[in-house]
Amino acid sequence: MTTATASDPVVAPVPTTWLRDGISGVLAAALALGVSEFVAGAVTSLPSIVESLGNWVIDVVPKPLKDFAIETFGTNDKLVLAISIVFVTLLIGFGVGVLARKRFWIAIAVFIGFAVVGALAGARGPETSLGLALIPSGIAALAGLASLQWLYSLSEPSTVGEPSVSRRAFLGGAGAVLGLAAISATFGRSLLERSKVVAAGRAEVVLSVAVDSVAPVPAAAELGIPDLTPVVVSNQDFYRIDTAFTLPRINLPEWRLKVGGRVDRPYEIDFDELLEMDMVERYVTLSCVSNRVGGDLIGNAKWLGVPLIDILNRAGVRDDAEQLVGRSVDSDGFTVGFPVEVAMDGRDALVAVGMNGEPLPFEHGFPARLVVPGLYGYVSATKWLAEIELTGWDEFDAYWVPRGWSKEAPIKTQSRIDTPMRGADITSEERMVAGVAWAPHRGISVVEVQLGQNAEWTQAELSEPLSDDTWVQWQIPWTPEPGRQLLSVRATDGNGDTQTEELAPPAPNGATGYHMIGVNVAAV
Ligand SMILES: Nc1nc2c(c(=O)[nH]1)N[C@H]1C(S)=C(S)[C@@H](COP(=O)(O)O)O[C@H]1N2
Ligand SMILES: [Mo]
Repeated sequence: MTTATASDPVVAPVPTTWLRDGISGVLAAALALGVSEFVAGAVTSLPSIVESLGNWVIDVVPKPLKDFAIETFGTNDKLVLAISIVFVTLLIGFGVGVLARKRFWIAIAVFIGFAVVGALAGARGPETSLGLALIPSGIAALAGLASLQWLYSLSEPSTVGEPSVSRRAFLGGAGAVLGLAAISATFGRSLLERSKVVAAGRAEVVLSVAVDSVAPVPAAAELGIPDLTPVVVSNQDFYRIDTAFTLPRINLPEWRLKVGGRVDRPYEIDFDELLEMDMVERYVTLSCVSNRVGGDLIGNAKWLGVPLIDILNRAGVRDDAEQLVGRSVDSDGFTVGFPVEVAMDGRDALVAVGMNGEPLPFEHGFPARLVVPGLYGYVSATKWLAEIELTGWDEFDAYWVPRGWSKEAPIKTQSRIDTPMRGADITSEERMVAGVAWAPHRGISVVEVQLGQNAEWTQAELSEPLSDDTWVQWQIPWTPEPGRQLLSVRATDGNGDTQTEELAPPAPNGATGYHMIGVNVAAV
């Protein structure tokens, strides 16, 4: 006969769980911090919450205390600060853990509150908006809350008669959360450190002076109309299109440009060697094939780079080379391909390293990209360029070709109305109608506008083109009749070919049709 005694674990009274709850809170807070570092590290444009909080503290702390910290901890002051922030966070986690089992709203309030404070700290930097900063802290708060809920459920106070299964389950769960917190924090930190090194590498780049530079934008190249797209688009405003899930951030010392395939002397150069080659400056308009009629996936910039022809001649292109393939770094896996003749026909194709006077922004291909006047980006403008390979035409299909886009893709002649805007409410006073028109490498000779549904096509005034490789601005005065009015535009390229009126979608090789907008004119 068996009788339970007072010392039998099966019937031992379960100790109060406030300590376990507190530990759950600490672990949940640790996971939240780890996850925030991981998200910030993986998406390099997001700030680390711990670092942001640290910078905030540094800014608001009174000077005497700052001096004291520097004196006491020397160059470790930032580390001490970071550790203190983590420590305080974990302490808050402990308190929340103890209090929130029966009142989970406390945990929700504190974690969300912490996420908001963290995001506010993150958004103080120039690179980040509050919305972006909320991403790592928001995900972190969710991870923290979920893990706290889970740990609570694993340590439901066991009732008399149940063995201490919950203790084992709790320890397992706690270990898992701790492990996850440690891994995400460590991995996130290393990503954050790497992206800092990479950013510092870009900041240190000193671009070469072009042996052949372009003149500053002449006054006549800019019509100076409000709401009209500027002739040179800033790096900030330049459209961005790529398949990169996370932005490739290339550590300069590790970067090489390989030139090979059907060439006599394949070679590899690093960034310094590329910079030593003669650089030229060119204005070139880039367009995305996905740009709809009237769309804004197009921009014009001043590029600095080595003429592609020089890159190729250094290798000696063989006669059997038919296609130039540009490969992006592995993490992106993107490729382009275009006829070798395009690289050889004298146009200003570049291996570009500078954009509007700066090293290429990370979004636009740092450290080097291809820029080929006259071809849509998807067949030419390889960002994060790693390799140029010469091959046969049928030997290789670049990234978008098997996905249904044309293998050859010259940019189609197009024009766009920028002002007034589609659907705008305007008055019947005289105003300027204005926009841009482009046919890169052929140039624009004429832009005509139809001011009202059945009006005559009338020639617009053009800005002075920066080159045949860039778009131009156009303008025409208009005194509209009251009511609903339709405006259309069409451009003629340097060869005398007018863009087609026939409507076509972007796939497979670029949209066509006239840009037409309707506006509502009120009588004055
Ligand atoms: N590595 C890489 N380069 C790329 C792409 C890409 O997905 N990956 N997209 C191309 C496309 S489709 C276009 S339109 C241009 C856009 O260049 P931008 O983002 O600098 O405007 O880049 C091209 N170069
Ligand atoms: Mo594109």
